[in-house]
Amino acid sequence: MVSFKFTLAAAALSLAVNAQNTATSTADVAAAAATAKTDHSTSRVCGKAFDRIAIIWLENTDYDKAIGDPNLAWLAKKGITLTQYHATTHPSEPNYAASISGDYLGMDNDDFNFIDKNVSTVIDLLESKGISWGEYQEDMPYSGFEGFAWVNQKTGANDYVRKHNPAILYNANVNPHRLPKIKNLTMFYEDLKHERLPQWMFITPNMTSDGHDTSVTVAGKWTRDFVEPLLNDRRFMQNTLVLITFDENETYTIRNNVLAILLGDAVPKHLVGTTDDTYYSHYSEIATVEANWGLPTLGRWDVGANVFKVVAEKTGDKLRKWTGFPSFSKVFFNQSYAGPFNDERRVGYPVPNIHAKHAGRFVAPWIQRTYRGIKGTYYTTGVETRDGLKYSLPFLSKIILPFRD
Ligand SMILES: *[C@@H]1O[C@H](CO)[C@@H](O)[C@H](O)[C@H]1NC(C)=O
Ligand SMILES: *[C@@H]1O[C@H](CO)[C@@H](O)[C@H](O)[C@H]1NC(C)=O
Ligand SMILES: *[C@@H]1O[C@H](CO)[C@@H](O)[C@H](O)[C@H]1NC(C)=O
Ligand SMILES: *[C@@H]1O[C@H](CO)[C@@H](O)[C@H](O)[C@H]1NC(C)=O
Ligand SMILES: CC(=O)N[C@H]1CO[C@H](CO)[C@@H](O)[C@@H]1O
Repeated sequence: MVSFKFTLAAAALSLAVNAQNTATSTADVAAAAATAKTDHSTSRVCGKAFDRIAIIWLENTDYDKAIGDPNLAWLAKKGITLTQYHATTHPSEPNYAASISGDYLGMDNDDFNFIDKNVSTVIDLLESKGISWGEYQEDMPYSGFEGFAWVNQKTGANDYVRKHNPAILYNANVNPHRLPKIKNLTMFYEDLKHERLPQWMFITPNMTSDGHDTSVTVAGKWTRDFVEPLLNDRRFMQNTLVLITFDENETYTIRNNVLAILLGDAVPKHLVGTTDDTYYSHYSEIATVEANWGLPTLGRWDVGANVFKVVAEKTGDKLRKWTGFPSFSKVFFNQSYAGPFNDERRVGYPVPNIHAKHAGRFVAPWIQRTYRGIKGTYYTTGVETRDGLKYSLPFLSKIILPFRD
């Protein structure tokens, strides 16, 4: 009975979000694709270190295995290797979610999660300054598709999955203005050809290409095949920074350290072929974008995250070491803390730290307004974050209200 009620509630929620775009039958997808709108708008807002960023995420590979792949090693030589870049937890979906909002909200699963529209993401920050953005999800059947998955129509193999699409997880992005910017990789080539790529792009290869259902060898080859021709393409390289990284480390019992490579014509020549040992996390992806374009912050783990050094050198951001609480030796980023999307330890939505001030950046005014007067934030302005291993319920239950539904 309880589960029946839950199913109805979940169905009502998806209907409320958008009945049409979540359907996954071949006929429904064909019908929706016929009327789907694609947005190709672009902009030219200069940044302090780059004018465009392309973020490419691959799947489930430990650091050593990734750098051992000949094609990824080849790409690393073209740019800067970040040796101390960390994922936030396991499995995939919470990492993708974290990369744009500054938290994974306790998520410890790859479910059909819908994040409340009062949670802001980097997309809101970009739009507040007129900076164009777009996602390119390989083999997504049409722009703005909200379904759980889409398989290869000939072979039935896994192809596009919603859990690897950060923007679609957030209800704030499910509207007629934003859905058309959530496109597939075919549209990347269209936008490249017509010289209208957006300034912020997130690129997810399909389940074969990203290594999820295959191996790092396949992911490495796909990435080199995709990136190498772009290295000398003036339509792409326009003071562009490319980040190639992985959602999570494969081995759950070790620290979640993943390979990350920065390349592109925004990387100064003298840094090509170097390594950077600064502590970074997926939250650095947001902090770097905020620093580059002088954006406000989200008031979550983005505030204290280190900005990539190559960018920090131009923005004046100071790089910080993980020295505070909790001790680095005690965190592994391999287990989620409590939150609204945690299957076992479900508590309410965390409240942004609306008074956070760091490196001259303040929390976005609309976020301050939404959360004014609501007590109990757990975000600090340090680089130190938390994981669910030691700092779970005893730590969080003191400051967040129990989940009510
Ligand atoms: C990509 O999206 C476009 C626009 O919605 C659609 O027409 C096309 O069929 C899609 N391509 C692939 C390979 O799924
Ligand atoms: C994923 O994309 C690659 C091309 O990048 C293609 O060869 C492969 O067949 C696709 N995988 C599936 C399951 O469709
Ligand atoms: C996370 O890593 C630590 C240290 O290796 C280990 O003790 C713990 O069991 C791991 N957690 C999970 C969920 O694998
Ligand atoms: C945001 O939405 C969640 C889920 O609906 C709700 O619990 C929370 O109170 C909301 N917060 C604000 C500040 O509106
Ligand atoms: C920091 C860390 O422990 N990262 C690990 C990720 O996985 C590889 C392969 O198992 C380890 O060698 C790394 O040390």
